[in-house]
Amino acid sequence: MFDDFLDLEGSGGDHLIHVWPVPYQGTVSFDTGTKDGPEALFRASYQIEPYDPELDADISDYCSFKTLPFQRPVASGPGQMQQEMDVFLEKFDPSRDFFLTLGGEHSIAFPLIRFYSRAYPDLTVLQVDAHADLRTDFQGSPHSHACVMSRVRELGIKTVSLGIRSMDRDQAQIIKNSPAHIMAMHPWELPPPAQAAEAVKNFIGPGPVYITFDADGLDPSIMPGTGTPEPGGLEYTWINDFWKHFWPGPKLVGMDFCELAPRPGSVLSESVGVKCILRILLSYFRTI
Ligand SMILES: [Mn+2]
Repeated sequence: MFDDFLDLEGSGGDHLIHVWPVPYQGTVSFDTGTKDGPEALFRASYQIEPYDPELDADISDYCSFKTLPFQRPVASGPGQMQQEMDVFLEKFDPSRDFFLTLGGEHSIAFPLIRFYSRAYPDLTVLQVDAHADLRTDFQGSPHSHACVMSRVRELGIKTVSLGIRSMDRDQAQIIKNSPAHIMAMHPWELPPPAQAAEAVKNFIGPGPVYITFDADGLDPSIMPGTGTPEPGGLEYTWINDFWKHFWPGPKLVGMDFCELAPRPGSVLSESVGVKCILRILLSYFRTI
């Protein structure tokens, strides 16, 4: 049943997307159900139109989707989980294979980022998130979801953070002290999407980009299904306009969508999630 994201398997687009469900929930702050995120996104995807009337483009004209088996979660912590993901990724080529990884908690992004950084030394990570995720360690683990961007920084990768609005003073200081390596756009200072897209492209330069999209970057009014909701988040139209203006632009090597924790009795969060994923893919693949 869950083997056909968007119900488009075998569609005719030239660009192959590996859809990789990773229902791992090990270090989330509350037991919220991010392990149910991938299944909810699959279910919602069957109800979403592949055609985007604003862009007048249909994802099935550009992409074909191949769903990989659900990655089995491990109980021994995010470090072990990341190692198992590394082993799986060995079969793939980071310079050719495009992964759409569906979390699970945010720690699942790191193996993908490391995978792509091997092929692309000038990679930038574009993070949509409420949280800076710049802790050195959290709950006894350096691999926790709350540390993922620290680990990315240690690889020497530049980062762009859209929507971040929750951090401690130390993390705010790291951002202030690293203007050449971290570009943060807080919700209270966002320019219009077209202007923001130009600024981000100037910061990134000619290199490629990987997108890690934490659902809680969006405002909880449209994305209630997260374990750590933070008010004052990104608006749906802002972020989707941003992608529209971001391309033509940097090469997109892969992306993940994580931290979705579906709410019983509502399909709002997962429907918004699928729409956000589709807008990114369509905005990029229609321009290359
Ligand atoms: Mn977050």
